[in-house]
Amino acid sequence: MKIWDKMTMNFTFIAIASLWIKTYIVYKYNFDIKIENSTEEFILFINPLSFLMIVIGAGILLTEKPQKIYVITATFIISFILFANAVYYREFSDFITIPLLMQFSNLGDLQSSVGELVNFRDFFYFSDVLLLILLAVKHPRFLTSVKLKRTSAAVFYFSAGALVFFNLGLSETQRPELLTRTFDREILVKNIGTYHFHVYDAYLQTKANAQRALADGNQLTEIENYTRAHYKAPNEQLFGTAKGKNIIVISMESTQNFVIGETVNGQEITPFLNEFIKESYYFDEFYHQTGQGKTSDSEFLLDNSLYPLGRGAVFFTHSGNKYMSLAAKLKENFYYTANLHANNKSFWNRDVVYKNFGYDRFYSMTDYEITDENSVGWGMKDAEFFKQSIDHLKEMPKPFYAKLITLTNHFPFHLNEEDKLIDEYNSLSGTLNRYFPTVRYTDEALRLFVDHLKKEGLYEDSIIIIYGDHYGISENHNRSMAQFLGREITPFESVQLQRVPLIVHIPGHEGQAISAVTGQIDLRPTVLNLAGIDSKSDIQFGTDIFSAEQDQFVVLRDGSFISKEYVYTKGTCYEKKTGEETSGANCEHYYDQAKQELYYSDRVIYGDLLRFYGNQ
Ligand code: GP9
Ligand code: MN
Repeated sequence: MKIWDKMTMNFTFIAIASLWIKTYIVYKYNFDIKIENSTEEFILFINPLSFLMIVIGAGILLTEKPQKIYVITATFIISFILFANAVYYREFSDFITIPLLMQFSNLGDLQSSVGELVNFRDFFYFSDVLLLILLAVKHPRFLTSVKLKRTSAAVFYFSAGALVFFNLGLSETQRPELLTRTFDREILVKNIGTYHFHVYDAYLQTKANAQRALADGNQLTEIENYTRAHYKAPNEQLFGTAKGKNIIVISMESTQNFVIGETVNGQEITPFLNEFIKESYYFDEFYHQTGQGKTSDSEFLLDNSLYPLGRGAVFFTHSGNKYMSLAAKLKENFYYTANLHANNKSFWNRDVVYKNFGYDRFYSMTDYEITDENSVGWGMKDAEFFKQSIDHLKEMPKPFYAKLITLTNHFPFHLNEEDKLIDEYNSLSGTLNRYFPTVRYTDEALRLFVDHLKKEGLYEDSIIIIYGDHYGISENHNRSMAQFLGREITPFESVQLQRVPLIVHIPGHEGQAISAVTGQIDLRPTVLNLAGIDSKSDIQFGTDIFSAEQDQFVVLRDGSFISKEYVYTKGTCYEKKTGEETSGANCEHYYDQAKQELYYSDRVIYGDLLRFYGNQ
């Protein structure tokens, strides 16, 4: 008898091994996880194993038939979770969290995006499930599926437990305080693995739920002291310049700052904005600070000057909290407040949140005449949206504060032929190629809008603030992006790409380009100061972008930060001017402040602390 005739393999173990290898392959080919040394690579390799031993391994406690059924089912579910993460990652370079799964009302609108992200090669994700079914049915000679003896099972589970601790210990050497101080999911997944990450996420979910119940007013006092200590006096020349004027805020979908002043195939991408900037204040170091809530997170930042959450969209998870919104404050000061966005009103839970923020009116899908002809991709085309919005603006009591949210420049960036004013780019990323014509389209829509405002006599009476809501091109397209920019996309460069345009147009003011490190969190105090409304004692984490005392320090939601001189991301400190790595000591002081801010802001939201404001 030959030796291999005597060798047998256990069904459960085959399942564990194949899922383990598959997960590692997905790590390497679908997720873009940056590995800095061989220890990290080793951690990445072993990190799925303990989870799979614990969960799939339960099969060894069962007799033959139940074992096969259990193992196949568990393998399928885990494969599906891996697959869902992979698809989500393709667009968002991020992993799924529990609060994201609760956003059912957004799913319908995501269809066009999902179609773009799935392809037939994804069959690979389920190949081992098929293999297991085949083995279960065919019973090859080398296969056993006997129940393991108690002692063997105990040894097996003890090894799995030991492996968890070994993994955590090793990770801690690479990344101290991994589970307590990490806001970056990529670092978490790199260390504890995608499966344990979901377990950890479930723990965070439970903790977040408990936080509100345990909160009290004293927690707010500490935070209030912090925000007051960081208050910066407004710019005297600009304080109150917008008093009595309308405030028109335009959130530009997926528009990053790198397109401004740039060309593609020799054609300008944003000819209108390039001109408009010359007669406006233009901030070229303004960052988006959004997380998984994308557009809604940028709106949250604007209205509250609080950070959005590290997990999920705060518009969904904490829509009922007490807030000190910009809208409510402007309303107190006799502004009519409105949101205009030609999408389903419940998308991002906007209808509920806007009401809670105190907006007078939300002009949504039903307030627009939307037809097949005037729609593309996600919905109504921007030019038509702006055109019909003019009628709404005209009918509003003055002065008004109106936020308009564009839509056409949204992934997957589809556009009708007749709207393509410039050619697509030519790279391996269809997404990046299509991005330029859609940005160009929105730019043209803005030109028409401003023309309309002029015609209707609204222009001279309004200040116009235009900003990009978040990135449009995720890190998934780095190679093509590098081709476009003509330089490698390092982690430093990735942070630079989180800059979005900020343009503030005040009638009668000359244009000025301002290179100050600022972010969306600064919008609330800025708007209030322009309107001549004091917000010194409000709980807000931003500062007026025009203030002479601006500290030029911006924290991104994943814990990365930018100061006047340094950029910190993924555990490395960089010199901002050169992009060169520099000693971590240079970033240390800011590192603590960044963590502190995110921590305080999270506490305000999770504890619903603003309900205690004024009566601590
Ligand atoms: C949907 C629009 C897009 O109404 O704001 O949302 P996003 O996917 O960019 O968050
Ligand atoms: Mn958006």
